[in-house]
Amino acid sequence: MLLISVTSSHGPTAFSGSAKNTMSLVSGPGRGGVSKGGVPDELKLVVDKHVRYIQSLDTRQDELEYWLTEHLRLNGVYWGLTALHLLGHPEGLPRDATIDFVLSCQHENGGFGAAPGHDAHMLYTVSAVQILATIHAVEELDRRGKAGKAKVGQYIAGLQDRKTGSFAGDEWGETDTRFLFGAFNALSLLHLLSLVDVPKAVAHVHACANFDGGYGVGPGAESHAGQIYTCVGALAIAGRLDLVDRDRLGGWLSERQLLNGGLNGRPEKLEDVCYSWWVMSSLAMIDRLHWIDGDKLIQFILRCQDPEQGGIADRPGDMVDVFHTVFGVAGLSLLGFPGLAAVDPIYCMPKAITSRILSN
Ligand code: GRG
Repeated sequence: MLLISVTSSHGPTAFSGSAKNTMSLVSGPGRGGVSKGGVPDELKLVVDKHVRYIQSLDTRQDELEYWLTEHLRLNGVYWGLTALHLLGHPEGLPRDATIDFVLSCQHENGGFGAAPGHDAHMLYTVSAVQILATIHAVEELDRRGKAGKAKVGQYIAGLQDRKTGSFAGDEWGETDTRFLFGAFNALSLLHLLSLVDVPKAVAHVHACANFDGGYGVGPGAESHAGQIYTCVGALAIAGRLDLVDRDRLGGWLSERQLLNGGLNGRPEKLEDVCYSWWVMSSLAMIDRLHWIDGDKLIQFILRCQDPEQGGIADRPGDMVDVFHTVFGVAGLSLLGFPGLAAVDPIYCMPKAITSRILSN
């Protein structure tokens, strides 16, 4: 039995950053597993250090990398906020400043860009909706947004190709199952799924299924764990998991676990903490989470932490960043790690929040 423990004060943590909240995606400052010999002394989840690491990200605006990652800013706020909620610190970012920043990224067309002045795109629009939903602020779209909630729904619905059912990411037309899932995710949280042709979209996802049970970016494309998450997630939201070959897909997903306990995203590739989310959430949605060795994966994720400065890296010895931090923590949550809030395997948001929204 793996020895695990959580260190956390669970007390309220003041946000010490600037008044606005623009989560930095700069990597580091620390590396995963730097403590003595590259592995933390004990396999502890250093909750307080992760909380402080996430809160510190907005203070690193003098680093070049902060500006080089501006095109991911709104996603970064979603990743940091979600990690804080799962770590038991939902108050970890200032609510008003977070709402202000999200609304400052909105366009007249209803969609959101990564940062103020950036073009609107599906992936930032989803993050915007997820952030507002998580902090109970969706109504701010109607109160203070440049365009109300209905306009956000129209922007997303306008990206569906009504002939194929697929979704583009933006006005330039590239399609990808990530964008279809994003549309389903955001529209269902807004209770606006009826704006799109759900059966056509479901048929498109089904056409992306491969002989190995997996799914890719489009019909005929190679199976990849990230795309599998989006396709299975979309089918779950549509209530069509009956279309999934659960045993075949579960077998392929369980083969993603390597000897060191970590998961890769497709055959012959390296393990990476983020697949703890893409692979395990998919397994959870098809009730096959027990097909991987959870204890070994927990150890792998904990070895990717920086036990001194917080944050989680893709693999031990690499620089930490907020993307790998949220998906490492979310993976631990799926595995029932003690002290963490339960994550919704479809939405990658706190389960308590999605349950409340979706039951209304
Ligand atoms: C709400 C959680 C959430 C997501 C929104 C954007 C999105 C929808 C889903 C992304 C799914 C995806 C494709 C994840 C994979 C990301 C990743 C690590 C890609 C790397 O791909 P390669 O080919 O890496 O560079 P490998 O590991 O195959 O070498």
